[in-house]
Amino acid sequence: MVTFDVNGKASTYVDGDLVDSRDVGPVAAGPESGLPINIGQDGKGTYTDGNSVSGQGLIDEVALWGRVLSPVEAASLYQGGNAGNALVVPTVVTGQWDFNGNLDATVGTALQYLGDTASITAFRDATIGGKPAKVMSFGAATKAQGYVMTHGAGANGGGTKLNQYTLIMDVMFPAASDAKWRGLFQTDPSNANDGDLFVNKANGIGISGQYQGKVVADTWHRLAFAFNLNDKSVSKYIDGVLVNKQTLGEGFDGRWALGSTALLFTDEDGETAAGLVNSVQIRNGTLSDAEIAALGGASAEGIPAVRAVGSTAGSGSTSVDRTLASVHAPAVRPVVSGSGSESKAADRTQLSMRVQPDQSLALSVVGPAGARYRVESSGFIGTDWQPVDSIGEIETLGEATPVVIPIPADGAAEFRQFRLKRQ
Ligand SMILES: [Ca+2]
Ligand SMILES: [Ca+2]
Ligand SMILES: [Ca+2]
Repeated sequence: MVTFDVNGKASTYVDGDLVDSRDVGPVAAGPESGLPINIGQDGKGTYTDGNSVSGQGLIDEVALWGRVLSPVEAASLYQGGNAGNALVVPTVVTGQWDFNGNLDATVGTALQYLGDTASITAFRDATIGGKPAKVMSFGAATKAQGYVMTHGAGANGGGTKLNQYTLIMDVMFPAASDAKWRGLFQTDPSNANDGDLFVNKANGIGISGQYQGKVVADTWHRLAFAFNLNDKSVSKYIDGVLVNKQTLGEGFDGRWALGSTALLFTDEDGETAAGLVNSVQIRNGTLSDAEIAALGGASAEGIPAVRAVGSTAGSGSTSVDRTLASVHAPAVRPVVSGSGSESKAADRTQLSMRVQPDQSLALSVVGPAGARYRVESSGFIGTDWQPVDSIGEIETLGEATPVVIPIPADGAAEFRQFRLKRQ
């Protein structure tokens, strides 16, 4: 396996182990426009029979990903191959919406109002787990109302639709909605048939007469639904706890399989009720019980989008004015370094990196409300820190609200590392 990143770093793995990592430059690392990607020769057909590097061999399976896979994923693909599995796309977040004043996507494509849904929608403040959060309130939607979700995951499971996915939502239903049907999810974008996930009158979650768990009024819950339609199943979770693995009436490419869009919080005949939502996330695979448990319950920060890799932060002394993220890791966690007595502020300031579905990179900054920072970058060696002029000064908005900053595409190749400098 070989990965190429935007900076031109090429990493080669054999049997799941990293054997080589080098800088080949952004041009060599990218596909050449106008030329096909060939196996056994280059795009111009240079290395064909008669050339000294040509040869014969056997090939069983090939896969190409639109992002850099991590060492953990490389090892997992190798182990899966040993077990006779096909090359499987690692599960990632393909869509996330955090409702911080609008329908914008944190990952993927913004939600859209179906019809006049804006008229039953408001954005407001709430408190989740003792922390402030920006949330959306939704009313009881009619057939013509709802929120159009473009999940960005494509098709999988060997079908023409999305057959393996996990839908997660941090929601709260007020007492006025208790013991009512509450439509959560409609897989038919035209809302022409019954909704496909509900909270029912007994406050359980599910579909088709199978409802388990308890959604408590005026309480924030993290609901999760892990679909594997290849075996007709959906595993249902409340606050990280499995309440039931349900067998569905249809499977592969059937009722619960998704085309490019689906609807949130609506139903075809008014089995809907008002509620609040802080965060919704979809991933292009079936998360395990352990993975869902690791995500925990509802939080003001929303559903974790990127699992941290490794950790040194918080284990030693911290410095208030700098956090560091490196472009070279696939999932980047903040590193704070240096000595200082102001560790509390540093603990609350986090710089992380997101890979967007279009493969562009964004920085995410969480810090105390009103704190001001400049983003600085340096080359790989990290001795020449310079402010990133195109980003300018940023103001953090409190722990509940990440500030997401796209990394300028034209500058992505030259930046190697980023850090925050408190102003
Ligand atoms: Ca939110
Ligand atoms: Ca219905
Ligand atoms: Ca339906």
